[in-house]
Amino acid sequence: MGGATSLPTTTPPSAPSPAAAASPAATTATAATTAGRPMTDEQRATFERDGYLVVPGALRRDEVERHARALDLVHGDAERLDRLAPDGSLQLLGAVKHCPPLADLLDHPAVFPLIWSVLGWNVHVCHSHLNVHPPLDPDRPRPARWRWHQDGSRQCLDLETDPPPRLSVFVGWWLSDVSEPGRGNLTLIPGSHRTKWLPGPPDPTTPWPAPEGAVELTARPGDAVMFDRRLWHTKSDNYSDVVRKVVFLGYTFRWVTIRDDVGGITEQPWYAALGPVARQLLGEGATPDDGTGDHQWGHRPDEVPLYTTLRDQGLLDPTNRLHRRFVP
Ligand SMILES: O=C(O)CCC(=O)C(=O)O
Repeated sequence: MGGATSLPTTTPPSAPSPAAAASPAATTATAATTAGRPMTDEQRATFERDGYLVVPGALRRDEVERHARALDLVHGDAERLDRLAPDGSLQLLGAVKHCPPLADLLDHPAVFPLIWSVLGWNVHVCHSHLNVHPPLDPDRPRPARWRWHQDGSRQCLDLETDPPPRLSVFVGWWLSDVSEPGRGNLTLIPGSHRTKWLPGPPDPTTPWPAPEGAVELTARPGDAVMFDRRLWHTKSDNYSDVVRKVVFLGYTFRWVTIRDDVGGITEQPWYAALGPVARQLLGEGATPDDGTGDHQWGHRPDEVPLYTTLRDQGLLDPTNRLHRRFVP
C-alpha cells in the first residue's frame, strides 16, 4: 500500500463495477454508529510493542460470506472487462467506491474503537483496496520480487525523524482462510515499526533472503489485523488451493489528503444510507464550502461526526491527547 516498492495494481474502473453498483446498500455502518469499547490497556501494549494487533472473529460468518460474495462479484466484473492482472488477480483501490457493501467495514464496531483509540476523532480513510488472488501454480513459481515496505508512499521519504511518526493505521479484513502459511498471508516483522529503513536488495528483482524475524501472519476468515503503517510488511504469493480474499482500509488524520479516487461517491445511490461517521470516513467535508482546510484540520470538532458521537456516548478520553480539542 503505497510503499517504497510499488505493488501490482489493476487499473480501477472509473465508475463502480456493474456488480458493485447492483449490490445492496450497506446498512450495518448506518446503524452501528460507533458503539463499542475503547482499546484495552493490554491491546494497546501489544500494539505498541508489535506494531500490529489481531482481532479474532471480528466478522460473523454471515458477514464474511456477504463480503466474500461482494468481492467475487467485483472480480467477475473485472474479468469480463478484462481488467484482471495476468495471473487472474485483482487489487482495486478505493474499496468502498467500487464495492459499496464494504462500507459496513468502515466503522465496524469490532475494530473501529481501536482506530479512534489510537488516532482520535479527526480521521478518515486515506487509502483502501480489495484483493482477490486466485491460487498460483506451484509448478510455475513467480520470479522473486522484493516487496517489503512501510505504508505511506512519500511520507516514508518526506518525514525526517527516526523513528518516523505513526500517522496512519491499516486494517486487513480476512475473508479467506489464511490459517496456514503459503496462502498469500500478510507477512510482517513484529516490532519493526520503529525501524526507519530495512536493508534489501539493490534491485527489487534481485533474489534476496527474507528479512530476519519475518513471519507469515495466520488468520481465519473474519479475523482482522490492525497494523501501524510503519510496520515492515509484504504481501506473499498464494500457492494454496484457496482463493485469497482480503480488504485493507487505511485510516489517517483528516489533514492528510485522501489518496484514492472517491470522486462522485456522494452521488452514488447507496451513499445516502450511510451514517454520518461512515460519511466522514469517506471524506465528507473534504471540500469545505468556506474555501479553507479548517474542517480537515479539526478546528470545528462540533461539526465532526466522530467527535460528537464519542462526546455524546461519553467516550472521549481526557487522558488521550488525540481526543482533545485543539486550543491555540
Ligand atoms: O496484501 C497484503 O498482504 C499486503 C498488502 C500491503 O502490502 C499493503 O496493504 O500495504
